[in-house]
Amino acid sequence: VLESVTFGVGGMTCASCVARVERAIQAVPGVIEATVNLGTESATVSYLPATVSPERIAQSIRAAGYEPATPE
Ligand code: 9UX
Repeated sequence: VLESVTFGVGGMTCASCVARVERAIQAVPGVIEATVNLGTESATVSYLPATVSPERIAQSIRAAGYEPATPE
């Protein structure tokens, strides 16, 4: 089963930030796809819930130097 979650992401100011956050999220095992949007300051992630949690994904955003918001 594939699930999808959208996080707010604070601290992105240029297109390279977007690429950094996408790479960080996509490096997490269980992540299928990550799409990061600078205009809406958000990241939408498809993932396998049996393998990875939204909390773990948020941690990868934080580790890359950006600030994830709790998904709704
Ligand atoms: Mo752009 Mo983002 O010069 O951390 S990569 S601001």
